Amino acid sequence: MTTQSEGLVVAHLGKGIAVEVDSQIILCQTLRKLETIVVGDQVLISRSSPDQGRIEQLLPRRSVLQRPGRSDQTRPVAANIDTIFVVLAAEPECDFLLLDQYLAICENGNIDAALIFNKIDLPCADDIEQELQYYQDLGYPLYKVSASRNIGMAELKQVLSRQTSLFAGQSGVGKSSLTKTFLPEMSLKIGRVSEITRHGRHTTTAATLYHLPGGGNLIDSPGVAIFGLAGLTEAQLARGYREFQPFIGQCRFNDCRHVNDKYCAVRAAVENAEIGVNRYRRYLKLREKMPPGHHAKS
Ligand SMILES: Nc1nc2c(ncn2[C@@H]2O[C@H](COP(=O)(O)OP(=O)(O)OP(=O)(O)O)[C@@H](O)[C@H]2O)c(=O)[nH]1
Ligand SMILES: [Mg+2]
Ligand SMILES: [Zn+2]
Repeated sequence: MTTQSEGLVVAHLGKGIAVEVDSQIILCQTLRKLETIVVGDQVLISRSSPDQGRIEQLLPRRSVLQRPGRSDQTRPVAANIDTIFVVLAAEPECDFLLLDQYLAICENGNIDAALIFNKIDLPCADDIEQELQYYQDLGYPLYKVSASRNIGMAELKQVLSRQTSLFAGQSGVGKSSLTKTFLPEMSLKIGRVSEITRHGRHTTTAATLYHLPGGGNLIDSPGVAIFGLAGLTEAQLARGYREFQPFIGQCRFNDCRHVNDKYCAVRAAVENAEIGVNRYRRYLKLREKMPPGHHAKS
């Protein structure tokens, strides 16, 4: 029997999965019967040669980020992420609806969430500042930075060094700019993976895990902006609004939708200004956008 070693999945390559074992990259095939293996997964592998092997077992995940797949399915994108940093900026205009989607996914998926407000070198409207303050008051850490002017980046680097992170957010907010400052040798690493495995180029459509020079891991996943709600149910969406949680149990009817329902404690809290009306409106909007199947009680 060959010995098995524990490894970390760092990328999907054309011809297999790149697994890092003792800072060496092993190109692995996977067994069909195994679940989809994603970047960030811890796995057990057996080697057939010094740089090739097979994934034998998927080790338990502490979190998994899903995205919508074909028909009503979701498929995993990355595993074992500790924190998703949602990047916003004064330009392009802040998409708080997208932010709320990410926060709802995190609340339901054992992933911490934090906000990065980039481009603080640009002027910012008061209502944006207020909205950001609301999220901070909810307990989401907020980092105000400028990637291009190198403001506030040292503190962020510290935070990133302690965990596995992912930057999310709409196009143009500065995710790549941030990544580049923390990961100057990013392309180098991709080159090394291809070179070592000699099996074609890295596919840029898949997620990749990078080790940050200052410690910590950063998962880069292109197209991460279009996740939607990735299979959340209506009840999960409501729980995904952190400040609703203390009120949800107090609604008179346990199938309350928190819309026009009678004796709804969430709505009452909105009227008493215990829940921000903007956040509540965004909840209603996201609820309406849910596919019909997800309106079932749960
Ligand atoms: N003024 C200012 N511009 C910035 C800052 N950071 C990034 N930018 C600019 O914002 C634009 C978009 O930055 P990217 O890093 O490409 O944004 P992205 O989030 O990776 O966008 P996608 O890859 O399309 O999702 C670029 O023109 C950057 O130069 C900043 O701190 N201040
Ligand atoms: Mg980018
Ligand atoms: Zn209710």
